[in-house]
Amino acid sequence: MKIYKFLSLFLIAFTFLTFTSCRNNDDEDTSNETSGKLQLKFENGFNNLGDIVLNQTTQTSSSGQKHQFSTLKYIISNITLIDENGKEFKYNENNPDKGAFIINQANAAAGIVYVDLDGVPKNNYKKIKFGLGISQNAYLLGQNGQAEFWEKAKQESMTWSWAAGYIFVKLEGKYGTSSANTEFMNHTGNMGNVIANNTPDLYREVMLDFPTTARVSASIKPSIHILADLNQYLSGVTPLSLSTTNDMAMGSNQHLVNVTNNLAKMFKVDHVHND
Ligand SMILES: [Cu+2]
Repeated sequence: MKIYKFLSLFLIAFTFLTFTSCRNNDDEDTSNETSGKLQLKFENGFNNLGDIVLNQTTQTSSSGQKHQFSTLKYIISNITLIDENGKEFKYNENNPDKGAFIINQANAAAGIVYVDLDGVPKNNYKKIKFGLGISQNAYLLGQNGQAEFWEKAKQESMTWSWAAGYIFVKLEGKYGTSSANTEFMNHTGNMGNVIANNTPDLYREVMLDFPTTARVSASIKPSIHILADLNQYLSGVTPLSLSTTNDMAMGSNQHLVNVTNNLAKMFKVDHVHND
């Protein structure tokens, strides 16, 4: 009996200590002097050539198929910055209203789609992690838990019904052998609650190294210039060909699982601006 008494006293003391130390950390983090801003620049291209022009830039896949996009959009969320000691700063984790963004090539300015983050702790960051799509944890908060982002995604045509959820990646355009003249649409996304519906989870986490350190401070707002190589779509880990069996695919069938796994490998940080 004595040992239980001792253990419970120990637990109470431990809880109290953890609680007070958490509060100290919070006080530090919310101070204005220790936070700054950071910008993500998404540049969608083919191989190392950026700035895809919708309805124009044509790529030939590894299996020889010509293709071009009329629509190129995807959702990113759960952005995490990792500092030189491996410590993570999670930017509005599983909170789509504040932490999810739609990258839409139609909104690109000189080939770049911008995402601005503020309230980022002053620090030297070496890596970034983000999700392609919306995590199950976020989706399962329900529609009221993400009313703002759901509405935004709806306006951008990145949703199905609430029961099915978000479209994670929306690729539309034309493909063909000698020229790109046949229409296709590939819309990836989860079918709602993937455990309840026994369907694949297409949410993917992407981790990228920075070639140089991003130094966030009150006076420096670094930009992380990310290249997305859309050539991975058909010429990635699993080479894919579009055909009448998959050129109008929506949801999370095997073709779209392959598309997702290919696209999850398309990102790299090309360079970091510290200014
Ligand atoms: Cu740049």
